[in-house]
Formats: sequence, C-alpha cells, structure tokens
Amino acid sequence: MEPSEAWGVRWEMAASPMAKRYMKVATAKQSLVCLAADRNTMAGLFELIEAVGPHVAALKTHVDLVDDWTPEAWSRFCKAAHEANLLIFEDRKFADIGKISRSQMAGVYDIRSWSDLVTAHLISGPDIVDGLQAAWTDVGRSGGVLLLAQMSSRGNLLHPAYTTEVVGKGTAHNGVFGFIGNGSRPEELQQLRSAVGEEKMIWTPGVNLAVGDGEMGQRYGDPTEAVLAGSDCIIVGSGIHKASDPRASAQAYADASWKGLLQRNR
Ligand code: 5BU
Repeated sequence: MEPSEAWGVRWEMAASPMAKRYMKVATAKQSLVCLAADRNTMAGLFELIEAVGPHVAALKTHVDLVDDWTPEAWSRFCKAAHEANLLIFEDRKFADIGKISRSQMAGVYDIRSWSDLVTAHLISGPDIVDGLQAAWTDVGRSGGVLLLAQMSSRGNLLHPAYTTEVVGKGTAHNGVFGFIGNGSRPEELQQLRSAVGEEKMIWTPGVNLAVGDGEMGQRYGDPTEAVLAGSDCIIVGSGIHKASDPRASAQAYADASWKGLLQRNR
C-alpha cells in the first residue's frame, strides 16, 4: 500500500519531511508503533532492536537511564537502529530557555547528532523550539520537536487551557513535528486532534493492550482506540519490552495500530 492511501489527509497535509519519512516507514512495516526502549543496559537495548525492529517504526530512548552507556556503544546502537529502518526519538523533555536547550542538545550525550525527534515542554515559551532546531543545524542535521500538549500520567498539570496554548503556538511553528497526547484517554485525544487540525502529528504514550492503571500513576488505553481518536503513533514500552515474547507482542501492537489507521481513513 502507498503511504498516501494509508494516511489520507495526514499525508496530503504534512509539510515536514520528517513526518513524511515516518509515514513511509510506518506504511512499509504496517506499524504505527514507537517502542519506548526503556532498558538500562546496552545489551538489553541491542536485544530489543534485534527482536522487534521489523515491527516498529521508531525507537524512543531515554539516553540518561542506561547504566553502561558509552559514546561508542551508543553509536553502534544508533547504527543498528538505522539498519532496522527506525526513527530515533530521544524523550528528553527539554524545558529550559532556548539557548540552554540548544547547549543541552550537545554535551556528553550529544543528542543533536543522533536524534531525529525530541520532546519538549513549552513551559519556558516558544523559543525553546528555535533553540532545539538551532542545535540540529549546528551539526548539519535536521529534526523535529514533539511538544507535550498532554501527558498520560495521573494528576499531571497540563490542563486544557495550557494544552490549547501549546497547540496554538506549536501548530504555527515549522520546527514542531507534532504533539504528545494522552493515549490513555480517547476522548481527550479527540479534543486534541480537533484543536491540532490535520497537519501535525500526534504521538501517544500510555498505551497497552491491558487497559487500566499502570505503575506509579501511569494510565493505559487501548492502541486501536488511540489511533481512531487521532493518534498517529502509539508509544509502547513495557507492553513490549517486558513481554515474555517481545517480538510477538510488538507484532500484536503493530496489528492493532494498523487496523486503527485503515479504519480511520475508510
Ligand atoms: P510504558 O512502559 O508503556 O508505560 O512506557 C511509557 C514511556 O512513555 C516511558 O518511556 C515514558 O517516559 C514515556 N511517557 C509517558 O509514559 N507518558 C507521557 O506523558 C510522556 C512520556 Br510525555
């Protein structure tokens, strides 16, 4: 199937090359799954790519939770991710002023050199997006920012008025790839989608085939329902990396997400 057929209006409207790249990969793999690769050893991370690479479109990392992290091992890891045709998404949740966020993209982890996508809060104002974009430009690369418009955790402080402001500022900015929405609540997601319109991506954590409350305030919603409500990518962590068979589990999430996309565009 062609991406234009699978994605319909999103493909037509998407202005960012990164969004097109994601939609192509997702179509090729018939999977709208981003694996939250929350394992704390390099061996565990390599094992995951090996097991689930064909069934996921992107890999979400928390580079600072890996116990045995080294620049060399990380660069091999990123190479393996590219070979498996995965976008690399560092969920760093930048929040500082523009110039500091730009510097934080460098530093020990040098996130700007390997990330295709990063997350940011808009709490400090819209210049953070320019700071992050400048960091990619500093190394001759390009990337996309996902702004946190909603969160999946209970009691979070991203209230509807805040969400509206984030969406208003974010939709107008070319450096914004899209928004993080709450995958655990389809009705909240529908509201987010109508505010965002059809151009930008909405990616959603808080998704699990076992719907309900997770650890420490995490909440989970159904993958197909999230896509039907307007999510373009379900972010799944423990549902895959803690499963007894991560490959089979990744395949199940891929199928659930793909079914949602085809149904949404019928
Ligand atoms: P889980 O194991 O599927 O619960 O992992 C969820 C991942 O998504 C984890 O890496 C979180 O950092 C990330 N996440 C989230 O759970 N909720 C949010 O609102 C945001 C990110 Br933003």
